[in-house]
Amino acid sequence: MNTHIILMGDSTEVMQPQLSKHFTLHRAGDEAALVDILAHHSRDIQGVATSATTGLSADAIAALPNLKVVSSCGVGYESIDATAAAARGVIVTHTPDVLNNDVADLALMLHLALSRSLMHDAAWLRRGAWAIKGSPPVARTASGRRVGILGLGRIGKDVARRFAALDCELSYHGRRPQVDVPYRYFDNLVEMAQHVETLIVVVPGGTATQGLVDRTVLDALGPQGTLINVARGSVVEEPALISALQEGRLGAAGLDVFADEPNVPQALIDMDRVILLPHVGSATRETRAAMTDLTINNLVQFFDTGEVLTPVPECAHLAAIRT
Ligand code: NAP
Ligand code: 8YV
Repeated sequence: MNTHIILMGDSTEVMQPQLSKHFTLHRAGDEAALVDILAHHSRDIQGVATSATTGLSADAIAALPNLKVVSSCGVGYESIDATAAAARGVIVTHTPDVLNNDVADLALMLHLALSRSLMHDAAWLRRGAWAIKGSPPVARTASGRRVGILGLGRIGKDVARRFAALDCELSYHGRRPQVDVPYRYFDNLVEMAQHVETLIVVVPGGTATQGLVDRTVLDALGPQGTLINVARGSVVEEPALISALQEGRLGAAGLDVFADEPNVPQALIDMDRVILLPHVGSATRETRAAMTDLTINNLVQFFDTGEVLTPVPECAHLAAIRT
């Protein structure tokens, strides 16, 4: 057990028993603990287990001269500077695909719940309004709608399959058209937002997508339009979203992610036409177990064989060199 690794992030409790069979663990439960590890064990550390939400700062990577691998639990990895890591020969891994179904299910659930006023109508019954005021106002049909997907990647394609089963007309926007997909491509996000009734955001976070969904996109979606964000809060300009909803320029929103988690603007909490969730896209027992296993296996395999299972694209060439 001469290999020392730092264990940090959301699944620390679950990973510890497994990882301690293979490695000497240094637990960084908070920033102070990480600083302490960097001060006393920086030369010992060869691996880090972290998560998409916790990440690993560029400073921490720079402070670990013998670091070889960073295994992150989660598919998004904008919280880790993978380019800087790769430049140093450090492989970053993540957990793609195993969470596609759950995140796609959540996007569909938000669409269904918002269209059919599910939360509103359930609350209507619970507070006794049915007996006093009669039936709630009628909702909107969820099937057959024009739906646009911003980011037709692994999760986006599973989102598309679900909406196709509802007879929705599907479009997508990304940096380039894709071959062999039966959906309409828009090279302009504003034009797609003008065309669709529901816009689903499922692109990666980070600087390249920061504020991609801005006031112009929201206004193009319009007063009857719905925004669903299961990607990252940073992709949507939150103040523009709040004012669009407050002023009736946007119809509704279903949000699993926010700009400054876990802090959610009170203005959103106070609104009726929104469903807000605490970043639970992948939060099922089955998927979290699969994500945890993959995070552990990337580390174990790397130190056993020099290979990893799921490198991020920036580090794929390093993984290839070792295989
Ligand atoms: P992926 O397979 O890499 O797909 C990302 C898609 O976004 C690709 O189709 C890509 O198409 C497009 N894209 C990338 N950069 C873009 C840009 N600058 N402008 C427009 N389109 C861009 O990723 P994934 O596995 O589907 O995951 C997507 C994201 O979902 C993750 O990065 C994460 O942030 C989020 N997520 C959230 C949860 C949750 O709990 N809510 C759970 C898992 C994942 P092009 O390359 O053609 O542009
Ligand atoms: C998790 C996520 O909530 O995979 C991602 O990118 O955002 C979610 O699956 C996150 O990884 C937990 O750290």
